[in-house]
Amino acid sequence: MAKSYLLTDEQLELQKLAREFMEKEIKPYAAEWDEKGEYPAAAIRKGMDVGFHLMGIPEEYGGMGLDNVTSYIIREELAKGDAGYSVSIGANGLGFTPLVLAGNEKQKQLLADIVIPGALTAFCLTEAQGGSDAVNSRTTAVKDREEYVINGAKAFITNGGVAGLYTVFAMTDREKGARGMSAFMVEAGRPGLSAGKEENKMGIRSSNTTEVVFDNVRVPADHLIGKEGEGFKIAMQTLDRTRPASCAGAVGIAQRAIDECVKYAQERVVFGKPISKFQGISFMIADMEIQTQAARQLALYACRLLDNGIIDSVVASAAKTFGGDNAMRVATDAVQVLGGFGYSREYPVEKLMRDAKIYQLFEGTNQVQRLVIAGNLMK
Ligand code: COS
Repeated sequence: MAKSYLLTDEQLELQKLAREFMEKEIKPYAAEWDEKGEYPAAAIRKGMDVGFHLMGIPEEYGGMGLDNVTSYIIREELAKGDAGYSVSIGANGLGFTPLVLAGNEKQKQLLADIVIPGALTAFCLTEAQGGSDAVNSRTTAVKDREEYVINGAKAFITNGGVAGLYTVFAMTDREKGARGMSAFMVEAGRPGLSAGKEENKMGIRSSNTTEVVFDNVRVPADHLIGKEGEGFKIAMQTLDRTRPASCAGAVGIAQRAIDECVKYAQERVVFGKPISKFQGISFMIADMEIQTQAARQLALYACRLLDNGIIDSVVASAAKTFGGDNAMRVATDAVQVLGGFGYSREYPVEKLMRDAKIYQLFEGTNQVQRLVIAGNLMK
């Protein structure tokens, strides 16, 4: 297990709390949730009782008001037990960040009223045909006197079928491209809003991922976040702020993989000695550790910048890319260390390998991150 240096007393306390919660409420059930592809509503509810869904909501609205570093520390612990669980909580942060960032007082209060008693949010940007090309959105919002009428469908939405509040990006003027996109808050239960097909995923199978359909969904005009045309900017600014802490999931997977390998390598005896005594194995584990230390520190650096008011898309995207690629590599190597047992569902590492893959895909694929990094460097 990685040692924790340079954390404040409060961070150490919260890390301990999250670790104990993970060991008791998440880890023992993760394989079953994975097998069944089951959203663990009761365990999420317990996490909400602790306040995990309120980490980034300011204290003045009843949230925990945690900084990015502290949220990162908690999310890494949760992900060690089950990345899908950590994703459900993390996607909630993605859903409410546009409101924290660009919402007015009334909207933030509405967010608090819905979320604090125990509801998650969902960030509805991606569409099936657009994917990474987020501006290419077909969902529209048309003003009708004091309301907007939203029509369209969003794809691959985490918490799509379980959220209490949706942050929705829709075109108010398609002619204007990026400047024609606007952001809205839409409460669950509005007529015409429904969750479509649930994805049967390779990994993070305990998280709920669905299509979200808007069929003439009416919201009051005061549900527009920011001004008309600011939606794409708000979405990009949100991702700049959420990508660093989302690395926590990737690092949590890698750390769990290392922990499993360290244990297994000392127990498993072949040719008369534990496999940890073979450099072929021990050097692999050392390399996992080196790379994961680097991934964690880059992610924490990106979080520290945010906590000091420094928005650097290059660092955020670099952390996200390095973290995702590292999780995939380390989890794949963990399967190798465990050999045939690693490939079996009897052991947890094959799940880690399946869970890791999403971190190279969501919140912008690692190719999109490279676009962001290169674009900024060449500016
Ligand atoms: N902060 C503020 N504004 C930003 C921004 C940022 N980080 N990134 C872009 N913008 C602004 C640009 O300045 C530009 O504004 P103007 O029209 O005023 O000049 C506008 O947004 C359009 O930017 P750009 O031309 O770079 O947009 P592209 O269509 O080329 O798209 C990518 C850029 C590919 C980077 C973007 O679509 C993207 O991030 N896609 C992935 C989306 C994603 O992460 N999806 C996952 C959803 S959550 S699971």
